[in-house]
Amino acid sequence: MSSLTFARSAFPDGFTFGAATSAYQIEGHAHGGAGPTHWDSFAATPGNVVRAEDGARACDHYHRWESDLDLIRDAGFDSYRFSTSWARVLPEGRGAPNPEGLDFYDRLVDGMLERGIKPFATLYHWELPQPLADLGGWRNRDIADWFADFTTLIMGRIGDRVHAAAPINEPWCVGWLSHFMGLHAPGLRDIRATARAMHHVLLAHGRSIQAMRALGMDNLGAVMNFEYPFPADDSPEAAQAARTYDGYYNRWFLSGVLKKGYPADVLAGLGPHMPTGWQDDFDTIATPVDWLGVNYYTCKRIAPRPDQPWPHLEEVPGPLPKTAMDWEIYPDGLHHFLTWIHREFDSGLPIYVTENGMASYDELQDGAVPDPARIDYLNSHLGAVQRAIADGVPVAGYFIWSLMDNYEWALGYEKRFGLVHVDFDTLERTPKASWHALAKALRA
Ligand code: IFM
Repeated sequence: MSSLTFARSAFPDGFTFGAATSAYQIEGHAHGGAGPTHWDSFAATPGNVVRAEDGARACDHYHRWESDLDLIRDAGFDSYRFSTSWARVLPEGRGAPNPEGLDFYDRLVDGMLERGIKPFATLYHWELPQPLADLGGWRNRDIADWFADFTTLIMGRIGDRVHAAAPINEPWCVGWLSHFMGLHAPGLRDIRATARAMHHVLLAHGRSIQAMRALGMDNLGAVMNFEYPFPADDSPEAAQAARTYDGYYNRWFLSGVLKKGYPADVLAGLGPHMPTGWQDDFDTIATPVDWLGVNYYTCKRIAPRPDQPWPHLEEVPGPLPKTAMDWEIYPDGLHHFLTWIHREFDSGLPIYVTENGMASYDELQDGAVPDPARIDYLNSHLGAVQRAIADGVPVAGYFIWSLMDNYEWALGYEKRFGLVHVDFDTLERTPKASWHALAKALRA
């Protein structure tokens, strides 16, 4: 199928359609006086990143932001979800700001407004300034203060014009993926570091929300990622393993922010490693937000590993068709999370799908880039959103990851998530068939 099957009229009035990116993945970190980050160190360490690629040049969005914003406008998007690089604004993480960095985000936000695009800002999308990583990064409780100060600085500059803001993208990746699995910077595999990062990331979230409220900002949210965990077989042990996975992936962060507590089944593993006094932080962590952001891509198959320490599980391959990330395509999972979050947490908050999309093996062919699998993926996941809305979930918008091909972290530049193809030699942008299909559907 080469066209999108939805029409704007099938979604509620005011429903926002957007594209998403993040700073380190597109900007070109070498430009504009940004300081070193833990991702630069991680990528410079052999074996961490495919071909040891880093974000030094990325898509050179730092210089091409105007034409990139034109692509967002011309596709008919209402909103753009971007992130601010902490190390670009504060090269040391604290102390003296980089005026060029502040100016860059100022211009970028004005550029969105000039084009009629609503700015949805994320303050932190993973590029921790290296000097703060040297002090322990997310393991150090002081990161909540550092992040609150960064929040006040960057939002003191652009907060009057952003439409919506969220402090931290995907706390599971900041905590678990980076400190337990070692797959993202700082590349640790350490349960004690994990427990601390899983808590401090939420403390920093709460402090950041408070800092933005103090600036008079509203429309503030929390963006988390979710994966649907299937037990690998019919055994009670596999059901328990999937439940544990669900706990530290899907329930930990939402429970902290909306229920002022952590799930007991996850504390069974992380409890002994938690920082002193963590129980007293929930008033900060649960500082009220105005919306929730759901990032959703896939499901996982979870098998028990009783021979291993907690969490006693491992991921195994599943049978569904897969994306270029080897991620199974399971749109029902998106419907599940939208309805589950709405009912289980009963917050009444609007929910945005803040990321959804797929990587595919897209190639330029005579000046065009056919990506029919992406169009199918968007159709099926937008269908899941429509079903959730019909079931009474207040879904307020849908953002596609990503505007353009970019730096896919430890997988370098070879995983293409974009609606727009990027030639990483020439940096030329070519809208893919999915971009054209969206332009047709959104402009109709
Ligand atoms: O590229 C990432 C993004 O930085 C965060 N969410 C998932 C995307 C695809 O892996």
